[in-house]
Amino acid sequence: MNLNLNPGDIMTTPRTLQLIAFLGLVPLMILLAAVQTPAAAQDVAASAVSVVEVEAEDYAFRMPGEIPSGWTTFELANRGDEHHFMLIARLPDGMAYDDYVTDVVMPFNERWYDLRDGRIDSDDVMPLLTEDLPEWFWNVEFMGGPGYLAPGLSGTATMNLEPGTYIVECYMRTADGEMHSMEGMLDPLIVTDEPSIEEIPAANMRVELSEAGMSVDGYLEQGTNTFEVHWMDHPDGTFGHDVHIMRLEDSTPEEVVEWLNFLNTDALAEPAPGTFVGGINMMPAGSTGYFTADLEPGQYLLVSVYTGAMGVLTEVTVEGS
Ligand SMILES: [Cu+2]
Repeated sequence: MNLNLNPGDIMTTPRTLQLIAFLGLVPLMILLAAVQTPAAAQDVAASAVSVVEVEAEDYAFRMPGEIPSGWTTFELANRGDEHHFMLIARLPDGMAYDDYVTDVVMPFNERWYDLRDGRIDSDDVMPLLTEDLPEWFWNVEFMGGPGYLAPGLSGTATMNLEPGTYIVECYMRTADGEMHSMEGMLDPLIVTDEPSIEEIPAANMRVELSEAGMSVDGYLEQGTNTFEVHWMDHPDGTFGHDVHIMRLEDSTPEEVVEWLNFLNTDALAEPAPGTFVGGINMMPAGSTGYFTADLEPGQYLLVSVYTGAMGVLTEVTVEGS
């Protein structure tokens, strides 16, 4: 089964579009569709990829600083009292962790403070950030990592990583409006030339992300589900697509997307509009990545915030077994 959306025309420059896509500014098109859950459950093969265990606390990652290259599963356990995620990015050759902190994280943080404290309007953020960020920022490769995870939950993301210098980051926000990255959730990660075992997980749900929207094919079941995610395209210079799964509680889909909009001052901070149970962050076009999520029976949203400069939502049902 495929579910697709066509983006509307957007009057903007490519660079502005990148930031709009990243910040979730454009009016959102929403698609709701039920996915049938076949009764028969297919075994999910055990994976033999290199596994990196990561603990997220309020506010730090506990993880190794150096890992082998190749297919790698990050097992993120959220030990904190707030939602966390783990975005992984490969820096351009010659750039170091300190460059990313100084030239990327600090400008984002300053503009966030400007917005939070009312010195600038949300309309000012994009043009100012475009001026602030260095040219090399557009060559940073966002390489996935586990998506939003509620307190007490664990999830995995599996990606094929080239050797290089990476950063890991969570930029959720505290109740005081501080980005988690500024509170300690920003670390260097070296991926070495040493290869890991290259065997990839088997999936029961396939997700394709493109500027045209999100399509899903497969089934979900009670228990552990493995999602195989394909990045079909990458609009010029953008931050790329992501996808997360959230258990629907009292919130509307519109409220969920509002909460994910970087430019809303109460976005990305507790209370979250529901329980995020897994996902995978942005990756380049042509990439394949995997994530797992443990699902109980209920209604869920698959959310791709940055897809096609739109928030895209797909509602899915998990039946009891
Ligand atoms: Cu965090």
